[in-house]
Amino acid sequence: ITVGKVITCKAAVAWEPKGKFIVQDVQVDPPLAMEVRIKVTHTSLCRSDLFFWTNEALGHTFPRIFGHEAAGIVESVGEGIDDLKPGDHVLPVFTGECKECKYCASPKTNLCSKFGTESLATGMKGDGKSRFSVNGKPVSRFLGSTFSEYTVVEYPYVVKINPVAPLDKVCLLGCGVTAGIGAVRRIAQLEPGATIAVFGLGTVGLSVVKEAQRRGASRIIGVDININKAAEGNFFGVTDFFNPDNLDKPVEEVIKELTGGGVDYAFECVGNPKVMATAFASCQDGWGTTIVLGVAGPATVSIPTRSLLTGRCMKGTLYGGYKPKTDVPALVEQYLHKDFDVEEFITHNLPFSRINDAFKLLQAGECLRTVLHY
Ligand code: CXF
Ligand code: ZN
Repeated sequence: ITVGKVITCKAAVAWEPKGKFIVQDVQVDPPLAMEVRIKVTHTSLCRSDLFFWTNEALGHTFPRIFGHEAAGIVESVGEGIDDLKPGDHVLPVFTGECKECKYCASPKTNLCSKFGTESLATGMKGDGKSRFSVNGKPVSRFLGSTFSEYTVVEYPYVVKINPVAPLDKVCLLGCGVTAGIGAVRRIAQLEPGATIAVFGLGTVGLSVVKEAQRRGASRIIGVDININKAAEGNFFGVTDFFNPDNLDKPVEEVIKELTGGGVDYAFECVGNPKVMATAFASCQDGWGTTIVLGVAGPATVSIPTRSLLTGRCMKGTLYGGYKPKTDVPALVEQYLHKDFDVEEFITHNLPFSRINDAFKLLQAGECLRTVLHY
């Protein structure tokens, strides 16, 4: 029995902002009050892990354990938690829900002022320390730190789900797929017949494509510089594909010609401020909405104010606007009722020990989601 004891288990430790992860033994402390120790059964890789790991400008501390899109089983809970117990199936999530703050009280947002996306935090909220160490040397956390067989997170970041749900599939609902579905349903509130353009056909972009197709979008334009995305996009529901590198004029002009003035909704799923501006320029004057899903750190975006006066808008969303504790269990139920699929996004399954191979696939744009199992 491990409750109350330090657990030694495998984790992928990033010792520097480049190179390789070292899969090695780490020590994981027991959870303190209002914390949960989770046995991670499956974790997928999201491009944010790569972005934050390799972007030195973000000033991270190393060594560090990345990973945030995952599913697992509660191993033990700290004091004060009465609705989670060992054995419960859970998704750790990267943005929390305290259910008390101004944001949590508002139906307009899924932000939380007490337990937000403090991606730069290295330790726990309570005592500021990490629960991970290697031979006594602390190892920083990153969001859920799911590239470890056991992890400790604060209670507001744990979503209890139906134990019938396959953990090797619903781990995807911890980030990218949920972001795409929510952007279409909640942020765009896409109506049947609408035209859309999706910039970046990775998992997030293709999740937008698929959901838009289900909701009856009349035209789904995909834009990507990876040539393999023409066929892949088509499989997911893209009706017209453009590689901006192969056009003799700007892609926004091509999109405006094709749609007679621009799309109703443009989704930026890359995390590049120039692409965000291009998405905005591809929208219909009068009502076109650009929805930003891509993570670009502290970058700013430049758009013509004239287009705002004529009715266009740009907005953004984290995690599809879903409040994790309030909304995500229902999303899992919808998955179980086959309202949507996640399997189609899983291109690779690998043992956790092969995490470096999984990152190579991600860097090369050769996968959608790779699910690692412990
Ligand atoms: C990101 C969003 C920005 C903060 C870090 C996590 N979400 C998921 O990839
Ligand atoms: Zn993510």
